Amino acid sequence: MNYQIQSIGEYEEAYKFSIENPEAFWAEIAYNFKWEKKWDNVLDWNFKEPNIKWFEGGTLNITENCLDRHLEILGNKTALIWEPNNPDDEIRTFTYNQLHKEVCRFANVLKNNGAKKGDRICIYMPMVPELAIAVLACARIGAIHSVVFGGFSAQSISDRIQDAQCSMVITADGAFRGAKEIALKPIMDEALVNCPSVNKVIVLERTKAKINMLKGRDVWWQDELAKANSDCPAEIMDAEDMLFILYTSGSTGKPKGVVHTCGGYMVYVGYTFANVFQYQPNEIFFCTADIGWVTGHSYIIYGPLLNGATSLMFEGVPNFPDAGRLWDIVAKHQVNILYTAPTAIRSLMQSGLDFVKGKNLNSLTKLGSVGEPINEEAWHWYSENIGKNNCPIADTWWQTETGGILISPIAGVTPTKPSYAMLPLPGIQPILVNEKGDEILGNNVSGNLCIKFPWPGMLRTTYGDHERCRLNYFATYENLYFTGDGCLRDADGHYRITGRVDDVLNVSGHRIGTAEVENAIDKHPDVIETAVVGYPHDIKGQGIYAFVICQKFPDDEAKTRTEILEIVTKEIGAFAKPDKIQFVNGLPKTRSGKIMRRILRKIAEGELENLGDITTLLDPGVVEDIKGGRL
Ligand code: 7RM
Repeated sequence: MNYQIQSIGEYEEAYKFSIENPEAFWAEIAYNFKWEKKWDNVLDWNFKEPNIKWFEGGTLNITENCLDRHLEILGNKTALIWEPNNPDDEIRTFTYNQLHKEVCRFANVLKNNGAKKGDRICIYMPMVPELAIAVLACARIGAIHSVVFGGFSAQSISDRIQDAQCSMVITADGAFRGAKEIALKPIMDEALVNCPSVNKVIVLERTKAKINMLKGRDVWWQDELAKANSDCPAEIMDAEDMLFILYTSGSTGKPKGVVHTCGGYMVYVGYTFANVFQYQPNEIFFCTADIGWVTGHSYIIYGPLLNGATSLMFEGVPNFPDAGRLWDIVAKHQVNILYTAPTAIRSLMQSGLDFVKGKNLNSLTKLGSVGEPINEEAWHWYSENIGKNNCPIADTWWQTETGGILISPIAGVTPTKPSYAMLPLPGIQPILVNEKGDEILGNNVSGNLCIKFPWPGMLRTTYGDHERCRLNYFATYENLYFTGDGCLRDADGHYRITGRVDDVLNVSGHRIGTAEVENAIDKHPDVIETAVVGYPHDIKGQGIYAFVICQKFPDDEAKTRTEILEIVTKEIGAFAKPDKIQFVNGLPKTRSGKIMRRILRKIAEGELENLGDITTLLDPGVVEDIKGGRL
């Protein structure tokens, strides 16, 4: 690859060039990839509709770039290392040759089962190599993958499958996560009751749990593989054909299917992986995310493979069998680059240094952080105890919608500062705006973070509802992409992301809309109305605080609480369970009936003194009542 920035001077030069001549800048990067046919037009855009087209006229297949392209020189290099949940089980590795073969073979399984270009395929799997293979096999044949995180409930899966009208599902009997064994197929069976669009389910055997196989619909992965050969030419895709859909939460109750396209996403994740992590040949890259989230898509699968890197994929969780697991993995596989989330760092920090002691972390050269703001204490702990003051930390800010990293240090090249994502990558034009949408110029300022020029990895639409995409991201401020994040720019022009300014929570790096949780709680027969807010949580970053009005104040609060938690688990997934549920007699509402969340947030935070102006409330009395019952 020929697009790695290696000095601060090169960064400044590249940044300047990318602003003055964005099309030439991106074309130069795009030339590093394998195109079946080069593009006619680098960029065509407006943020009004929005209509964003990168590399129009170009054709490619991303798996040829991830796999075939490397075979001649890197064929015997390890592409994927898999570390199982149980540290005593065998690891699995795949060279580029082997991964290519497996992807092609499974791509033929998809075809043999009726999948074709443009079909949507839902993937609901544990973190095993077959998940990466399934994703790449979809891309190989031009089917659009929609990966659903293994922690989502039957209801959530069902909603996502229906929204995308998936014709096929790829799943497994179950999953091992820490000490738990999770049933996946029974959850999928429940989800599929309301999904008539699905006519084939391919099931991988992982846990050997007893499951039902529906005749004519369900087939075993292993049986199908035996019938398929491993010769599968890549489907030629237009640059703007859809590559995948990934559902993410917003401020409404219904998650949006963020759409990424083949050419731009490929160029953007390839470019950002190489630069941010300064990947060197033979380094081992370990991203601890789940492939069910965008971080796993971009930086376990596509980014590393596009660069011929070795990517380590971990099936389990950081605290199993104990809080030293990540450090054991680093030592065992001689990991060079570790990319994890602040919530994991904070939780391992709390477990104490005994779990780090004696672990050989000398292989580490660079560290990364993603998913939520990293507090200074966690940043320093990570830098000192894991990086041994010898590894730059890339605090990478980005979103499902951005496809890849937008604001981040370039490890070892551009400066770092605790809790700062620092500077935009070349090609990215962030601006801060005030409530009215006026640009806030100068330094030492804060405002809402927007991006004023397109980049190849940005979302193109939300599946099946383009208007929703416009309203959500492009209508708040004219001609700007609005991120939903608040941000400050310090005296040196460095960016610090301060958190969401909309009704989206970030709990342990998982994005959840307050409205989603409210809708779930409202399904309880006794519940009349709910307001959910976030509050600072030592480990999770944010905790979930629910204020709930019942028909009559519950006689047995504990019982109703348990029932509510069960409903949230059933409607969304266990990760969305509120940490606190307070039963109240009323909610602070304006005369027009709008819940004043600002007040509830302050109460949840424990800031009971400065609630601001409450005179506009319909019934200011409820505030005292809620304060009194605070948990
Ligand atoms: C990659 C990912 C996106 C939201 C985003 C922010 C928050 C992510 C950082 C961060 C501060 C960071 N995609 N966020 N990274 N906040 N510093 N380095 O997380 O779609 O799931 O979430 O996460 O609020 O808008 S996501």
